[in-house]
Amino acid sequence: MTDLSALDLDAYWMPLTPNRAFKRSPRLVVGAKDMYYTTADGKQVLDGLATLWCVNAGHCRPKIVAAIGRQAGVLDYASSYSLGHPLAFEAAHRLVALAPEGIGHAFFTNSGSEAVETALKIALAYHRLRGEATRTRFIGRERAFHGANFGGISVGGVAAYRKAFAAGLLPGVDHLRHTQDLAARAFVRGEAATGADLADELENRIISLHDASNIAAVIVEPVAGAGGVLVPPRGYLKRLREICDRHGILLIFDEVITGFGRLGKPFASHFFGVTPDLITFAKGITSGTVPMGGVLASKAIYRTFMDASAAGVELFHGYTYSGHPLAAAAALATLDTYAEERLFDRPNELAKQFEDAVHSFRGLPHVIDCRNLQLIGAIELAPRPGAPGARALEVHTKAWDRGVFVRPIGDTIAFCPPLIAEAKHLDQMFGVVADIVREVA
Ligand code: PXG
Repeated sequence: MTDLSALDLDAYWMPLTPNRAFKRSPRLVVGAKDMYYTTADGKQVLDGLATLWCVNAGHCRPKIVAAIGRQAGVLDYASSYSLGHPLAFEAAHRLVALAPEGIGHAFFTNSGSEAVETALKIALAYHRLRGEATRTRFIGRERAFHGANFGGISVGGVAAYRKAFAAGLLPGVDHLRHTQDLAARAFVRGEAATGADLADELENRIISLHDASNIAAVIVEPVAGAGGVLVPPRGYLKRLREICDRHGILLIFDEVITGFGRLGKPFASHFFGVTPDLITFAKGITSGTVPMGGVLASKAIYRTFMDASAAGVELFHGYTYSGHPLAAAAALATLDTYAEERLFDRPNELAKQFEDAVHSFRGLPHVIDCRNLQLIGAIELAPRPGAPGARALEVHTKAWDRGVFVRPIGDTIAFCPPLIAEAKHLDQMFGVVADIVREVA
């Protein structure tokens, strides 16, 4: 037990949190190991969402902990502005080696939101360098989440993240439709056989409206995460790639959640066999331990910047902490942990149990959809009349009280455990949640 009575809860304006409710009934964790959190009142809670889709290697893994500690005493900070330190180069090299063929360079940021801003800026600057400065529009997708900054919420597609900031949204953004269609495709296991033609509206609706010469890039999450876990129909991403290729439009995959093994491959790009021009990453790169994100860029894009820009800085963009030594050390140790423990294979090994467990909710009260792909999944509940989100929130709260953390997104409950999960953890997670779904009115 930790004594929290002296803690000032008021001073901290918590992010993306109902502060008033939280401070009336605080929920604090004081430790974590592998699959479990330890709460302030001494309970063990299973981490069913890799916390925020990021702790892919599990908590407090020895190699990562040691690397961060060691690095803090050797080189605590060095800028990457015209000054280098070896670990950032090594981390970039390792990332490129892990990335799909054709990707050749890594740009570092401190978060997924900054990664998205960086990718959008690279896209604009790239077209300008190539003499196609009219390519300025971005195409996002409904129900997408691309971080909390202005570029990201502009291409993002969740109203809650956008409505208060509408005045600051980027101009010149269109949105593809999202891929969910409960009437046509509920309770699909993995990728749906129908729906790839949703990609065609990029050509039929958006390009035909604006002309491709005005479009810089399309950005999508290969599997939408924070918008409610939406698995793309089979062939959809490939079609987007083909249309982008036909029209000289860059394709950006936001792999902040899908990167680093979630689908049983290093990146979703490998899983789907589709290589974008830019890949954003964050979260799993350090398994959540030290903030880090970035953009993986194709060799062709980087070459354009090196060949076509005037002498001096090729891209006026970066962050004080880009390539931070502690983050780079954490990234290298995390990538070592993934490799040594073959953690990217775990979703393949667990896929059948995970899929069966997700779909075992079919037929339970209020369950209107079950969705899954490799080690990411969700169940969707019918909203309570007049109180959208309340039912899933109640499931989430009760699950926490019974030692399982899963995330409510509207009336969807998302499952995304660390890759070190074993069969018994999945049994615990799905078992507790299923019991609660049976009880909740
Ligand atoms: N892109 C994607 C696909 C994400 O999931 C970001 C960008 C932004 O990353 P940072 O590191 O700036 O937070 C994310 C983040 C949710 C939820 O509701 C998910 C995220 C963030 C906040 C809430 O599940 N993912």
